[in-house]
Amino acid sequence: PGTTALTYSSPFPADFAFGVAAASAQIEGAAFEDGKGESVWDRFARIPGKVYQGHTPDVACDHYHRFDEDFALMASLGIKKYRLSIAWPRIYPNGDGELNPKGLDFYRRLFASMKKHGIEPWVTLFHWDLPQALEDRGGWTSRVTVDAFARYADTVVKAFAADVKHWITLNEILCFTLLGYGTGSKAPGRKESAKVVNQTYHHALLCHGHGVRAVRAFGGKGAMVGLTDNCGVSVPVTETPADIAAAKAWFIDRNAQILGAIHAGKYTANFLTRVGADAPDVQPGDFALISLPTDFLGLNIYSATFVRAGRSGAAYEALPHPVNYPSADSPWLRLVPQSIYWATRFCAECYGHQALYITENGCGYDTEPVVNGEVLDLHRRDYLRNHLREAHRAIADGVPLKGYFLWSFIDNYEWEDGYQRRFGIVHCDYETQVRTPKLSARYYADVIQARRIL
Ligand code: PNW
Repeated sequence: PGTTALTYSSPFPADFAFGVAAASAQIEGAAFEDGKGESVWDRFARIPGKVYQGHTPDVACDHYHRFDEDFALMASLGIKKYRLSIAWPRIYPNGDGELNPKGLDFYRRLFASMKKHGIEPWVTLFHWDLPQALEDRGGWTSRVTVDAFARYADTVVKAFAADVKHWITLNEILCFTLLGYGTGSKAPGRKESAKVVNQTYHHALLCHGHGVRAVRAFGGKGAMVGLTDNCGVSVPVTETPADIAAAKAWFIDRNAQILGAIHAGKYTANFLTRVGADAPDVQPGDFALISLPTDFLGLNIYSATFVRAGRSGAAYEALPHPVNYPSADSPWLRLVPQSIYWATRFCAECYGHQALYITENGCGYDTEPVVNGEVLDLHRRDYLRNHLREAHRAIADGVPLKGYFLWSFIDNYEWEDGYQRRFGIVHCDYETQVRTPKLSARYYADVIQARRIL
């Protein structure tokens, strides 16, 4: 590391991608329009007490009807890459079974509008909006979902091979498995045993493999595919060899179930020892699919855990954040910008990836200051700047970090936090659907234009 003399004022590499991200269920709205099937989030939001004030994704940012306006705004800010997701229940309202041509039409119109505005799509096949009909047949606990996903992936990749060159198979496996079936804080809100939860992870890994297979089979020339993971991120308390080794050991343990298994082409011995009798059932051929080579790895990085060398012989010691440690309004979102540096560096070192992308990074707040009609989100400007500096530092140290997608383009449906928590660089007035760029949008636009940290 440390061979390139990049400084904070040097530009990002010429091919570094700057973009923004969002997801179908969080911005589209039109939850029951044009034949769309019910998703697990449409159902979950209606269970009393599950989502902040019972907010539903029914309307969200009404992006379904306003995408052209949204892409015009994006283009006016100089944003040329947009990570979006396709709503599975729009394409197959029942998960499998009959195809809904109006669902494909919608995305066809959407990609045409993006093209018109000079914006390149990065498309996630699954960002949590599982068709409820599949949940009724077991959801992620069942291999029925794996077969249905394989078919859905084939359909979508075939339909949009000419429009899409970058595919992401799944978004954040941990969130829709552990949080959906273990803790129950996310849809479908189930509380299953560790054994069952481990099986949901395994089925998700199989779907990742099917996504890769589909892109190789039908994506056409130059199509690229990868997973987006919210890996556990450790930051060494001191940047000394002992704490760095400890942070790396924690990182390997913590990420064994997803990144470690994909990389090894099997569940590692350490992981199997840790889970014991709760290990998932694996069928012959599963890992041939799961470990198919990918073109890049996407990382959603928001925060990190501090780790230091363990006392009395332990490999590491992970530290709880003190209550006064600065955070955004989501309690899990402690402000640790070095997360970008260490996550990308450890991923490159442990799994040998040739290309890494930050596919999400951002911060959410419940109230933001409005002065003379402008949201003065200096806190978000700081967050962005501090995190981009760490991206820059990673590149300077030889980490193959190739791009950064900010979460999120516009305030949107923040899952169980409803519309209360705002992550956008563009403000959304949910009464009028008026969009207003915040200070941070202007800041990001200037950074993209200058291609360096400002
Ligand atoms: C990500 N955590 O979710 C998702 O990909 C987005 O859809 C979401 O809006 C965004 O981050 C902001 O929350 C996460 O508990 C949810 O550590 C929870 C966690 C991390 C990411």
